[in-house]
Amino acid sequence: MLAAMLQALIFDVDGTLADTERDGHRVAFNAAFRQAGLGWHWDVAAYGELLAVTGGKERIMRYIQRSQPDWLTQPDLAERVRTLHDLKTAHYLRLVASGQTPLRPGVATILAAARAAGLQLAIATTTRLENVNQLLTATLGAEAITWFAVIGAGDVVAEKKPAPDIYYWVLERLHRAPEQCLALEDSAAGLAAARAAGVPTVITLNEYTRDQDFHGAVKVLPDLSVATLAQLSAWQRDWLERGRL
Ligand code: XBP
Ligand code: MG
Repeated sequence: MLAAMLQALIFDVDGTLADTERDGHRVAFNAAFRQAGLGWHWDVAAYGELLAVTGGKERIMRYIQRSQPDWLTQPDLAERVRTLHDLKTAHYLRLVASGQTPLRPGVATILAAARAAGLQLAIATTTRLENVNQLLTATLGAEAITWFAVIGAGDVVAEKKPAPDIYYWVLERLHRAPEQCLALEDSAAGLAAARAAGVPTVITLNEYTRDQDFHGAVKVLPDLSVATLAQLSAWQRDWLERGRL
């Protein structure tokens, strides 16, 4: 069967559009913990382990289960986690607005090429929508938000990556079949989510994810500066024609 032509690029955000984790989200979590008067601190290595849990609220909860079990008996635990996460988001938005999280190499070029070629752009991420909008605004200007036909973010789905829910949510709103799309991801959780939804996936590695297992990816690249849109499209097509889904 001849593979459908590539019609849409679906971008992950954290670790893919920008290296937001170590110097963005992590720093914001720690600032929120300080502001809340907690003695909690996530260093670079500890945060790397916590990244196995996607989603900020879920990550805080995992940390509490592992390292702050006293908190588990609080009747308003979920509410306290939500409040902490709101504090974290406020810090994160300020960090991103200050320009500390530039786009990764090649991202702006691929976005421009995709727009010029008339491809649809979309986002599938576990982070909150306001974080996505802030990142796009800080790096490309507020108008860039409108470049994306669909932005799937945060709690719009019940199950975060590695569950495929956010990809299903985005595909439905793009009115596209998965094989008409290419996902750009940086992590094994992101790859699992896209693959489970049937979307061919190119990985760009980062510091936190470079040792993960990317079996089942169309390609694994150091970053997007080493690829053109034509190459991404050709790799996606070749992968489909070899029946890899
Ligand atoms: C990224 C995440 C996000 C951020 C935090 O995963 O797990 O949760 O670390 O964002 P992916 P929030 O790149 O696979 O989408 O605190 O807004 O949840
Ligand atoms: Mg990611």
